[in-house]
Amino acid sequence: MSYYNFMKNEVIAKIFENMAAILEIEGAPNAYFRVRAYQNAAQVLKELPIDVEELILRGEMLKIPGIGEILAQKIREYIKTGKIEAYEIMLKMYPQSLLDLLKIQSLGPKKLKLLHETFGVKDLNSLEKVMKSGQAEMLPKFKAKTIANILHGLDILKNTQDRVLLGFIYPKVQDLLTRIKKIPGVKKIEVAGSFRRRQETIGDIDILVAGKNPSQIFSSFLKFPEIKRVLAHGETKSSVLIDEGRQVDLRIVNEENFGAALQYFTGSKKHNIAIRKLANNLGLTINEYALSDIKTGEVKVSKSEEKIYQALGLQYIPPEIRNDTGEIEAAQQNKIPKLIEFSDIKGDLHIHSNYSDGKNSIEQMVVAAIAKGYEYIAITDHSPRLTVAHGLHLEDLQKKQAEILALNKKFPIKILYGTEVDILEDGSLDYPNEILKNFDMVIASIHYKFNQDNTERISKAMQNPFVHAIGHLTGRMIGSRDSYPLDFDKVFQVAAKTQTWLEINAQPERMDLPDIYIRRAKEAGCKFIIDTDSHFNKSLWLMDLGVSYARRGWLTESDVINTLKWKDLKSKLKYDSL
Ligand code: DGT
Ligand code: CA
Ligand code: CA
Ligand code: ZN
Repeated sequence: MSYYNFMKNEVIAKIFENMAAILEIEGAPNAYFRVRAYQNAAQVLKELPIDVEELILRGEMLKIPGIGEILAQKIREYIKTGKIEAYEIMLKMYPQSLLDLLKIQSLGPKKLKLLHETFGVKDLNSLEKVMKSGQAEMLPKFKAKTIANILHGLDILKNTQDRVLLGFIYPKVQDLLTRIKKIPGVKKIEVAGSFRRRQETIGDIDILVAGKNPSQIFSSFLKFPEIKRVLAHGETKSSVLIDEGRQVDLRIVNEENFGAALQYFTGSKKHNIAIRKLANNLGLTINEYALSDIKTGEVKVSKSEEKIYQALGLQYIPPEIRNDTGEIEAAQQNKIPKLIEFSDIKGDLHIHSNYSDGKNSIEQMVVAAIAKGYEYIAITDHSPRLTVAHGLHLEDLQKKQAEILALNKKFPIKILYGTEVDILEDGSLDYPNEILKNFDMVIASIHYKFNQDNTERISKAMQNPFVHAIGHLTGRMIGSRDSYPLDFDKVFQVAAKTQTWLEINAQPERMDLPDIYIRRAKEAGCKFIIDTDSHFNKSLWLMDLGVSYARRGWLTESDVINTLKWKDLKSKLKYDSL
């Protein structure tokens, strides 16, 4: 996946990640802390929904946790000159196409360095050639299994290479829409395509406008500063590249045809094919201008998308489920449920603080949650096994519990004392039950041993009476790691039986549980929590994505536990089975 993004934050984050990778490949002595510093700063920048440029203007950059003076200088350099000199020098030795290969899970910096120096591996193609030729087997640490894993990783990388994560471009698209809306003559605006369907990765961005004077609207749009290149420009459509290479298609149609165009360009292609077939069976034909009578050509509907579905004898189908996976049949029988909405959400149950690897204090996270209008949040820091994330030991836990008690008195929101406890290899948990029972909220997650079937491991964790939910069940990382093997039917069965909730983790790379499994789990009788797994007070907005994702899995308000009011949630958190 190329994590290209419009926001400067994203671009700089990417550069910092690359710098960390290069330092690792170089293997310089004492590089460890520099590597961590760059990685850390990249993570913080990615979650920052304000442009760093604005923070510089306000003189507030050093207030960002994790950004010290040296890194701040590099950020200023980028904003001022459009590049970072130290990075440019590094890239001459290690090109971007080489660094992209590090997204392959089984290929760390050391192995990559070896392949680069021995065989001149520099990109996807050269890596694939070497891996398939059998040459690599002569190198130490390149066993047949490793090579197979690398080839598998290569496939994943190829499939997502030209796509960007929804969560990474989400703020930018909102910003573009706001600004296009202000152009004189714009009457209606919607984003269409995979973005409107809230697919977890996006190829290009399709924006649809209804307006009177297209040439004037286009000329204002083409003056937007982030537009780097105009790919194509006609009377009704303009395709441009923005900043680091993401494509935006802006289409302008008559207000009369807006509904038909929106339906057409929202897709998915499969959904549209099925819709067209249905229309034909009714003696109608549909295109981006209208739904019309096949014989007479008489226009039946064109202005409103809702009315198009109506005219086809269908319930309105929300964009998130337009995937030709049964939505049309359901709509014919009036069986599309009322999908969950953000306004149904009452709190966020998976949040980290600086007690573990979060960047903000509990109080700062609480203030952010109050601003979202929540009734409750759970502060779920890591358990000790996750040493990279500074998991909490006993003394810290007591301190944290006391702090939460005090904050609960101070703020008008229920703060739950929680943990994200590691599921160990054998399915036992990283805290003993005497500790677990003190928490208000326990999420159990896997953070290591991804290359094995984890069905038994997770099932066992779900049997623990103190576990409320399983975090990021499949462990996938979009663009770099697929789910480990799981017997999903079995896992869902155990979850339903033990009343263990399944998390829908809204971190952009995770989006875990994946939508197809959300739907299957619901059919198996499971309940869910939607949460942001925030490590930073500015990332609570990710809940919007989590909710969209739940919609893609056909969930309703009653499927999701954190739609409950505090008094109802409270009774669910008790350990009935004891
Ligand atoms: P993406 O950009 O790869 O993430 O995916 P989409 O779904 O945004 O696809 P895109 O940008 O190629 O086209 C936007 C929508 O326009 C697509 O979902 C359905 C519609 N569309 C585009 N080309 C065709 C076509 O040849 N036939 C039909 N029926 N619909 C099309
Ligand atoms: Ca698209
Ligand atoms: Ca497109
Ligand atoms: Zn977490």
